[in-house]
Amino acid sequence: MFKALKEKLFSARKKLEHSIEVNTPTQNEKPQDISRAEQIHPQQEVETPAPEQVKKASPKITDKIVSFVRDREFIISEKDVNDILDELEMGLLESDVAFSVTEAILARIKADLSGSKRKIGTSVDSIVRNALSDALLGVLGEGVDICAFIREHERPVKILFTGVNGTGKTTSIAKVTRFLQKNGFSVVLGAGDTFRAGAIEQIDVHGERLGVKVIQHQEGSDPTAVLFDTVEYA
Ligand SMILES: Nc1nc2c(ncn2[C@@H]2O[C@H](COP(=O)(O)OP(=O)(O)OP(=O)(O)O)[C@@H](O)[C@H]2O)c(=O)[nH]1
Ligand SMILES: [Mg+2]
Repeated sequence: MFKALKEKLFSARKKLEHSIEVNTPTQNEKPQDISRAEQIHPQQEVETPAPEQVKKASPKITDKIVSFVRDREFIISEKDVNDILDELEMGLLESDVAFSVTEAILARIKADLSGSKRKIGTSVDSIVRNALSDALLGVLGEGVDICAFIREHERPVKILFTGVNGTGKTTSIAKVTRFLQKNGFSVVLGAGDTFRAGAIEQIDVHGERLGVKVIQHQEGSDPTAVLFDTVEYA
């Protein structure tokens, strides 16, 4: 699931980069977008010198001209991003990303990219990468300060992980455990998934690697009893 989603995001990134690269005029052209950029930065208005003037000019002036041309900005048009965003929308929905979340991600990427100014010489990759990353982080929200949450609550603090099958709960439990250990907290894990074959062994391996106690019962037993014992132990 994660692999497919990652591939789709990567593919969208590459296509966006390519599209913007192809649609962006090269330094040798006098593109329409230059006049748009000039409107935005009228103070940078400098007359383009005739080629013979450049030849005769001292190195210092030539450098200035080269720098001026390189620093000009181009605007990424909405047209450049629309088709690829349609494809990304399909990709996100096929990867089971909720419709409202998909819409929010796309709206954010569109707002970030359309009208973005790109300086010649700066990487399209960083613009696209930042837009995608901002969109994903924006949708995920600010998150929770788990350390502050623990400090503010009576011990032992209980954290229950639930969610759709195969979405990374057990892996996240291991990651959160490691994070909490690094922040000076002690952790006890309860193998509450007594239903799926191999689930107890899976969390047991994580517990062993992390050096934390895993409370476990027989497969098929009552999960609430496991959780009760875990809290008792903690
Ligand atoms: N690429 C990637 N893979 C992940 C990530 N988290 C989990 N996985 C993989 O996704 C698969 C399922 O992860 P689990 O942690 O077992 O998921 P789960 O929600 O506990 O699964 P069930 O207990 O079966 O419901 C495993 O192959 C993990 O290695 C992640 O952040 N990135
Ligand atoms: Mg699991």
